[in-house]
Formats: sequence, structure tokens, C-alpha cells
Amino acid sequence: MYHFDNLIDGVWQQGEAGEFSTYDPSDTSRQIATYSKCSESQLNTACQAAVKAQKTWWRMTHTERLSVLKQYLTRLEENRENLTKAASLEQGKIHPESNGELTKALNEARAMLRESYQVQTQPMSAQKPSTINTIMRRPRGVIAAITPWNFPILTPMRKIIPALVFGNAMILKPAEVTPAVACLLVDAGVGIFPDGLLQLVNGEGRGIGEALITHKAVTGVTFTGSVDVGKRIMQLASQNLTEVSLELGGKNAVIINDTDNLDDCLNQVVGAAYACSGQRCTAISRILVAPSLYSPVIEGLKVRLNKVVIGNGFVPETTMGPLSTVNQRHKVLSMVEEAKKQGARVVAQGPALTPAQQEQGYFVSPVVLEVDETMDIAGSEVFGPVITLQKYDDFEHALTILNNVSYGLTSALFSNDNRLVQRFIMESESGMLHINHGTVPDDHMPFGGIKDSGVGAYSVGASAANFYTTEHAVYNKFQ
Ligand code: TXE
Repeated sequence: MYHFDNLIDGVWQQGEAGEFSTYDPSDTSRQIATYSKCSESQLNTACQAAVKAQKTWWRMTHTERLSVLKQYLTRLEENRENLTKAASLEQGKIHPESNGELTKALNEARAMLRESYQVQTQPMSAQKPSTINTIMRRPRGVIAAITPWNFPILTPMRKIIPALVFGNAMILKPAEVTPAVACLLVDAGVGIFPDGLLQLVNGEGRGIGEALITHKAVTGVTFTGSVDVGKRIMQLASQNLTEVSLELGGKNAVIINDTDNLDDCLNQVVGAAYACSGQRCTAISRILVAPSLYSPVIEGLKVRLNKVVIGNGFVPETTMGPLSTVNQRHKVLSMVEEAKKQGARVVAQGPALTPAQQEQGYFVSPVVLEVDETMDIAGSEVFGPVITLQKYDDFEHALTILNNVSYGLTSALFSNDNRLVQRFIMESESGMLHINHGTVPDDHMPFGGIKDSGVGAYSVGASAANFYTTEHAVYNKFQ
């Protein structure tokens, strides 16, 4: 059992706004943690501390900041066991996935530290004599981060590291479903960072989350979560004209047109679809297949779904844990039922749940549904272990289906035909495009989407500077 309060100005302080608890999604009778909720007056103290800490932090040189951040990453690596255990206990994902998540977070963080060197003040040509013009970058200031529950290690880290490396302070409000890892992540910074530089407040999105977004001291809001909440955050942030960066959902498709190695292709697709029980914004949730490959793809999916072992994430044999919340399970099951009513056909199915699994946790068996574009599920994010399958007539048709959704996060094409690859690169409406490659992103590449999948600058890598810094035009004339 864990208990966490709120990290304010370097000290864990009991929240003045009540308590909440979390439970194991594999066995909901088991309480995992209790938390105290931050009050608005405590948030105010945190914001004042952040403003002060940010000034101290920015006065340090870039090299000094990098050295402190490297020390922080070493401490996280030393805490691997605690961090990954907390993630799997609260979120439900299998323990090897939590381990992989921390590894990815540390690799991205190290890449971010390296890439941050690229973001420099740029000399520019000047129109007046004896003048040097430069475009200078400064930290944005105090960043509010609101994170979801599906990647409780990686998502906070993707925000903390770029914010801090570019000289900002951060106040993190983690999802109420999985705050334990976030609390451990910020706790690891105590004694390494100046007090107040990296703080954490616990509580509901509509409560302390909104108070944080609208606080005058906050100059940037980075959010990962649902489209509806993203829109609300953008509206709230506009009250103070605060910059936002929103990373929202996806309805990501793979087009399987032709491949030299269907086994390898399906391994990548199924891995990208069902990791984290499908609760990934970049999960492949639609497979669009050329007519010639339709039957072999279905056969390959059946074989893979038969091998899935559903259960508690700490049992070594388990390959798929539960969904994280009762709401997620309800949403996924109702979308599948509604799809069936609208004519969707089950073409592959994972193992049946045991009575104990049905009773104790939020387990859902993976499924592949043959659908057409008229069905609601063909365009809505399920966020669970559900793949929809569609046969297309020709590549033109495939591109039409691919782009005919409101989202635009990631997409993939399997083909060796260069003309099709070129068309895909030019026409796929998504922020990240993969060719003969699953949808797992590299550690230093921009990460983000277009359309309903997000607005604002991409996170990860040097392009994160577009959100975490502000540009200033400097004219320096020699007298
Ligand atoms: O997300 P919410 P939910 C999608 C996915 C999922 C659906 C609902 O489709 O089924 O969203 O999930 C905070 N002001 N994604 O309801 O509500 C909240 O406290 C400020 C995709 O869990 O968006 C939490 O910290 N903050 C996604 C965070 O928002 C608010 C990941 C996310 O919760 C707030 C998660 C408010 N008014 C869900 N309301 C992805 N892109 O990976 C809530 N929050």
C-alpha cells in the first residue's frame, strides 16, 4: 500500500481537499494506494514556488542543467524496480511492458538532453549597419502538465525532461487512476532539483486540474488525454492566452498491400495493436488489406490471438493485462456490442475469460472485427484490444478509408511498390508515418498528430523547443 500527498516547494504536504484511492485493475478488491488532494490555496503556494525556482534554474548554464538532469536519470534507473512495480500495480499492464516503458522513457530523456544542444540562439542577417540580429530562445516559464493513465511513466517523463532541459519549472497533475509512479518520479528529483522546480498536485481534472490550467503563473499547458478534455483545456487556457500542446487520441490504420514477409508484418501489427491491452494513442486499431492478402491475414491473426494469455501482469506467462478502469471496460464492450448490432463479424477472438477474471478485474479478451465504413466503430477510438478489419478494392480506396476519420496521429503502410509508398507519404493524414514498420516511435523523433489527434508543437526531440521555449527577436546595434 502506498500513500502520497502533494509535492510543494520540495516538501510532501498533506492535501487539504480530501482523499481518494486506487485499486488493482486485475483484482478490484485490492486497494493499491491512497492520496490526499491538493487545495487551491496549496496550488497557489506551488505556483509561487515554481516561479521562484524557474528563475534560479534558468540562471544556470545549459551544461549545468544537463549535469543535474543526468544525475536525475541515474536515480530513476536505480529506482527501476519501484517505478515499474507501481506502474503495473495501478495500471495493470504486464510487468515486462512497464520495464520497457521505463527503458523507453530513459532513452527518450537521454536523446532529449543530446538534441537540446541543437536548439540555439540563431544569428540572423540585419538590415541596418553595425547591427547584429539574433533570434533568441528563452524558457516559456511555468509549465502545467496533465497526464493520463495509460503510460504512467513515459508520458510524465516526455513532459518533465524537455520542460526542464529548456529551463522551465513544471507542476504535474497525474491521472487520478495511476498517480503512484508520477509521485515516485517527482520524489526522485527531491534534493537534485531546486525546491519548487518539479512539483506534483493530486486531485481531479475538473477540480485542481482546471485551477492549475487557469492559474496566472502558468505560461504553458501540456496535456495528453481525450479529445473532449483537450478541447476544454484549450478553451480554459485561452482565458489567459496560455500556450497549449495537446496530444490526443488516434484511430490509427495499417494498410497491408504487399509484403515479402507476412509473418513479420503481422507480428509488428499485432504488437502495435495489443500492447498495453490496446490502450495506446498510437495503437494500430484498423487493418486495411488488399484483396489478395485478406484470407492469409485473417488466418495469421487467428493464430496470434489464440496465443494470448490474459491475466495479472506480474504472472510471467501473462501476455495481456486488464484494462485500467471500469469505464474503459464498459466503453470497449459496449462499442463491440454496438458494432455487432450494426453488422460487424468476429473473424478472430482471444481466449474466453474465466469466471474469476470476469468477476475480479477489468479483463477484456482481444477481438478482430470485420467492418465496413458505415459502422460507428470504423471511425471512433476504442482504446482497447479491438482491431477492425476492412478489405479495400484498390490503393485509392485504401487511402480514402485511411483518411476518412477525424483523427490523424499515426499510420503505416506495408508495400514494396515505390509509387504507392510515395503516395502514402504525401497523402496519409497523420503526424507520424511508418513504411514497412510498426508504429513504435524512435527516441528522438517528433511525436504528435494532426486533425483531432492534437494541436501545438510536437513533443520529443528538438522540436519540443517550439512549445517549451519562446522566441525573441534581438537587435543589437553597436554605437
Ligand atoms: O481521459 P481524460 P479518460 C482517450 C481514450 C479513452 C478516453 C477517455 O479514448 O477511452 O480518452 O479516457 C484530466 N481539466 N484517451 O476519461 O478524461 C484527468 O484528470 C483538466 C487517449 O481517462 O482525458 C487525467 O489526468 N484536466 C489518451 C487526464 O485529464 C482534466 C490517453 C486524462 O483524462 C479535465 C487517455 C479537465 N476538465 C485517454 N478532465 C492518449 N492520447 O493517449 C480530465 N482531466
